[in-house]
Amino acid sequence: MLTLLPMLATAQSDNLWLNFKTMQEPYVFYFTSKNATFDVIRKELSSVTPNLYTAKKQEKASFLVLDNSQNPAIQGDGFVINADEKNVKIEAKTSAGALYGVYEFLRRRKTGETVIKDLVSNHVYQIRILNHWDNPDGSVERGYAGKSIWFQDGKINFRSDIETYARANASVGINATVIDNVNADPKILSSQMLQGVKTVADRLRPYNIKVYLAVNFSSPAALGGLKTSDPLDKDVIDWWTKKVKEIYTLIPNFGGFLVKANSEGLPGPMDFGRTHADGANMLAKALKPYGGIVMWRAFVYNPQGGDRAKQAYDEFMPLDGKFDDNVIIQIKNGPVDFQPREPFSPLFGAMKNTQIMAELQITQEYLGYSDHLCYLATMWKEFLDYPTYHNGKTVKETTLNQKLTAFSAVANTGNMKNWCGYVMAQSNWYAFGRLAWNPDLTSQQIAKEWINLTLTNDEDAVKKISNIMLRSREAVVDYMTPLGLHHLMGWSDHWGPEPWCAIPGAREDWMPRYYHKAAADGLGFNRSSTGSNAVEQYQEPLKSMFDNPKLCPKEFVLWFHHLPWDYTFDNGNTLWDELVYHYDKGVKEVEAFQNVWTTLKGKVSDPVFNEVTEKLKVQLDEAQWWRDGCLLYFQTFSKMDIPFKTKYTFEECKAKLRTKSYIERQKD
Ligand code: BDP
Repeated sequence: MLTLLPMLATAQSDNLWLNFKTMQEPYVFYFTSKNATFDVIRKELSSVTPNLYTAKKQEKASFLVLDNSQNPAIQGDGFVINADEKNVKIEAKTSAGALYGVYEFLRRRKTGETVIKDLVSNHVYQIRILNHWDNPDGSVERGYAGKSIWFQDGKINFRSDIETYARANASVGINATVIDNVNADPKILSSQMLQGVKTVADRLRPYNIKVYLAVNFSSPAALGGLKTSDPLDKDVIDWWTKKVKEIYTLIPNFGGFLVKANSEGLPGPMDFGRTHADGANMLAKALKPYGGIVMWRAFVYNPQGGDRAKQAYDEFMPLDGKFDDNVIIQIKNGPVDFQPREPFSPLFGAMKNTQIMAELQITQEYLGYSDHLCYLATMWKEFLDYPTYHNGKTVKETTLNQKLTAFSAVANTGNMKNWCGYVMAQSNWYAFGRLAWNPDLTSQQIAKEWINLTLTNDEDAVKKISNIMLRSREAVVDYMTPLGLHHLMGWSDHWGPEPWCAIPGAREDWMPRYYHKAAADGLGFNRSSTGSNAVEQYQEPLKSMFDNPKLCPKEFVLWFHHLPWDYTFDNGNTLWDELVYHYDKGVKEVEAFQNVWTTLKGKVSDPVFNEVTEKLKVQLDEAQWWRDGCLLYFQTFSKMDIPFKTKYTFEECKAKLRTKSYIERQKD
C-alpha cells in the first residue's frame, strides 16, 4: 500500500496514547498461543522490554500471557491481571482477551502502577465499533483531520502506519470498524473494491478488529444492473445472497452491514412500498449463515414528517418486534442530530422488543471541528446515565440485556499526522473506546488516563488539564446553543453561527429558524402538549416534567418550549438575561482555559503546548463570534440590551461565515 502523506512519527502525539514505558524488570515471558494476535502481543512487549526472553515451560516464566484460562470471572474477551515487580500474570479465555489484558497492563505501568491484584475486566458491549464516514474518492464527510485513512481515488489505499490505528483501537478494546460513509457509494461492493477491503480486514484481524461496510440499499440496481432493489424481489434477494457469499469468501470474519435507508435522500425499502423491517430483514437473512449482522439506522426524517425530533420514533415504533435477531437498530443519542446538547432519543427504552444500540459522534461536526477543545466523555455519560423511566432503566441499560449489544461512534480520524487534527481531539476517540468497554467509568478517570498516556504524568498538570477537559463541553454548549437551543450553525458546512440563515427553496428542516423560532414574542421550539407534543414520546414522569417550563431542566427549556423574552426563571432572571449570561459564560470559560494553559509551559511537550495555545486562540475567537452572532441576531427580536461591548458587529459575524475554518486552512 502506498503512503498517503510523508508521516514519520515525530511528535509524541502522532503516536496517540501508545507511548508506553520501558520496563527494567528481568521478566521471563511465557505465551500460551502462537498466532497473529500473540505476535502483536510479543511485539508490544518487545518494544517496552530491553530483551524479551521466553521460557518453554510455564513454570519457568515470570510473565505469563494466557488465553486458556479457566477463571470463571472472565467473560468473552475479558481478562484478569495479577502483577508485581517479580511476577505478572495476564489471563484470558481468548487471544483477543490476552491482547486487551496486555494493553491494560501497559497502561497501568505507564501511570506508575506496578502492583495489580486480581483486576477483573470484562467488556460491557460486545461490538465496540467506529463508523468512518470516508468516501472512495478519499474525502471524509464531516472530517476535520484531512483525507481518508482508507481510500484514495476510488480505491482502497490505507495509511502506511495503519498499525497505529489498529493498536490504538485494540488498546481500548474497539473491535469493529465500518470503513465507508453511511451515505454509501454502491461501488463499495464492486468486486475490485472488495479485494481492497480484504487487505484492510487482513491487516486488522490480528488486533481483533472486524471490518463492516456501510451499503447503499439500491446496490442491486445501481451496481448489479437489476431493474429494482425491492427487498421482496427474488432477483434482488439472490443478488444480495451472492454478494454476501463473495464477501465472506474473501473475508471470513466480515462483520456485516450498516445501512442508512430512506433518509436524507438515500434509497431504501420504502421506495418500493416496503418497511424498514422488510429491508433490514432481507439483508439479515443473507448475512445470517455467516454470523453477520445488520446495523440499521434510525436517523430518518423528511420535510413532510412534522417535527423532526419526533420522526424517528414515529417511523420506528410501529415496527417494534418486527426485526430479525441479527438486526440491531442504530439510534443517534439525540432525536435531532448530534447537537452540543439534546435530550436522549425517546426510542431508547420505548422499543422493547427490538435490539437497539447508540450512535455517538466523535468527529466534532457541531462542536467546533478539530479546532475546539471539547472533551465529549461528559456528554456521553450524561446520555448513558439519563433515566428513561422505562422499567426503571437508564439509557445505557436499555441497550443491554439483548442478544446483540453494540456501541458505535462516528470517527474523527484522517490522514493528518496526528490522526485527529488536534491532540485534544484524540481524547474523544480514546474516551469512546473506554466507555464502550465499560460505560461505568467516569469522565474524570478516562481523562486522567488519557492525559497520563498522552501528555504528562505531572500531578499538578494532570489536575489542571483534566479540569479544563471536564468543563469544556459545557463551555461549548454555552457559547453555541445554551438553554436547549440547537441547530443554529452555518447551514451547509455546519461551522460558525448562522441562526439568521434563510436560503430560498432550501429544505425548511435544515434551516436554523425552523429550530429556534425566534420572533417578537419569544424564542424556542414548542414541543410541549400545546405544540408539536414531542414530549408525549417520553415516559412519565419525564413527559410531564419536559412539558412544564417550570419543571423542565433549564438546559432543555428552549428545546421543549417557546418562551417570551421576558419569561422569568426561578432565579429572577429573564430569558434574555439567561441567554446573555450563558453565551458570555461560555466565552469566559475559554478565557479561563487559556489562562490555565499558559501555566503549563514545560509541563507538556513544546509541540503540544504550542498546538493547544494556538487552537485555544482560535476557539476563543470563534466562541466570541458565536456569542456575538447569536445575541446580536436574537436582539433584533427581543429589543433588549446586551450589557457588554461585543467583539464583532452583526455584519462582521455574517461576513466571517464566508471565510474558512482554521483546520480547513491547514489543508490548503
Ligand atoms: C448529519 C450530517 C450528514 C450525515 C448525517 C447522517 O450532517 O453529513 O450524513 O448526519 O448521520 O449530521 O446520516
